[in-house]
Amino acid sequence: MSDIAELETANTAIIASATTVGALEEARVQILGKSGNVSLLLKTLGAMSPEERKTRGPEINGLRDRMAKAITDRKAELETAELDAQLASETLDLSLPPAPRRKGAVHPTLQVMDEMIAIFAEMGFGVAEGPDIEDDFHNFTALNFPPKHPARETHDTFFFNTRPDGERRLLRTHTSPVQIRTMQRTNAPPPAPWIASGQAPPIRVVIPGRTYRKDSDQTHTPMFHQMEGLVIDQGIHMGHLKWTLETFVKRFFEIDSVVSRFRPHFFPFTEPSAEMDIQCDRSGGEVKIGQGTQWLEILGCGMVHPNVLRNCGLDPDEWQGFAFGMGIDRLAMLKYGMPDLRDMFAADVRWLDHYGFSAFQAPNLATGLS
Ligand code: 2NL
Repeated sequence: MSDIAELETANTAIIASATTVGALEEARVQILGKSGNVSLLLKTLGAMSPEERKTRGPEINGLRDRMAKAITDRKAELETAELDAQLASETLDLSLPPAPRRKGAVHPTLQVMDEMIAIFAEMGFGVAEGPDIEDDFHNFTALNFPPKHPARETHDTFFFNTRPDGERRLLRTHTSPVQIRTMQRTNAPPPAPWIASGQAPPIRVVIPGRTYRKDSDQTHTPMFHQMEGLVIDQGIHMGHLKWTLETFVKRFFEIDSVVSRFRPHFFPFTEPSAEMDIQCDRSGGEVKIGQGTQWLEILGCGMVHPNVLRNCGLDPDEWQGFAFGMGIDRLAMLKYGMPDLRDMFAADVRWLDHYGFSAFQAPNLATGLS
């Protein structure tokens, strides 16, 4: 047997006995590494005569090429085997249930706010917004509150610390300051380019938003949501107010036969003022609208007081208007049967799962509101 054939047999055995990729690398170094047996044989070519090199050269190079191929083939074999072993030992349990994912819901207050906006929008109202932190003028003085009115006491309203210049800001107790700001802006340029300028009368706006009072029991929370409305035009009277609110109530409760009454009341900012009641049936633990003989108070309203118009730079001999205000959370409870106001803001996701709305159920008058 030639030395080449002998070396080939020995090396083939070394390669075959390597059972891991790591062991095969050691075999490769032993054969083709710097001092590997084939490499050393290759080096002997340099000392040979040209004739001898002519025959030995191709023989030794052939051996080197066959060994290199044998190593490459064995490596592929071992890698496949290692992967097969790994796949066999690592199993995925596809019968495990997936971790549950929470689905969000639209809070009933926001759903009802959108329902109300849709109804008033169809009647030609726009939406106005303003800051939650207000000053005394916009929250009280402009609205014809006398200086000693109880709402101005720290007992009823959340005030911030008095500033060095004597100003004392507060959390707005109603959304009326936004109507004041809307009327004030009537003829003034916008305060900044990105703020919409006020509209000259006629004004038709609703103002949804958060309001704050120092009140907490089963039917009051320190923060609640109000929707107020304001209409300013020439020749506006109580008839317009009555039609607007009766139409709103019928569409909101989706009942054509809601019977309502307007009871005289007092607000500093309207004259005359009234509270609107709708007929209902309270027997059997739940409130049924559109039937029965009992009355349910749902909102306050009135003709805008001439002093309020004057405070906003409007001449009461030229412009008249009506305004109204209602609690959004309370109307949401009535429409969708939530028993306790405090649950609405307890941030309990179980409550929201039960009473919340799908984000795809956006209210519109074409498909019905609920
Ligand atoms: C209620 C009563 C009401 C208004 C709000 C208003 C605003 C301006 C001028 C005149 Cl700028 N009035 N708002 C009027 C009547 C009643 O709310 O019981 N809200 C829950």
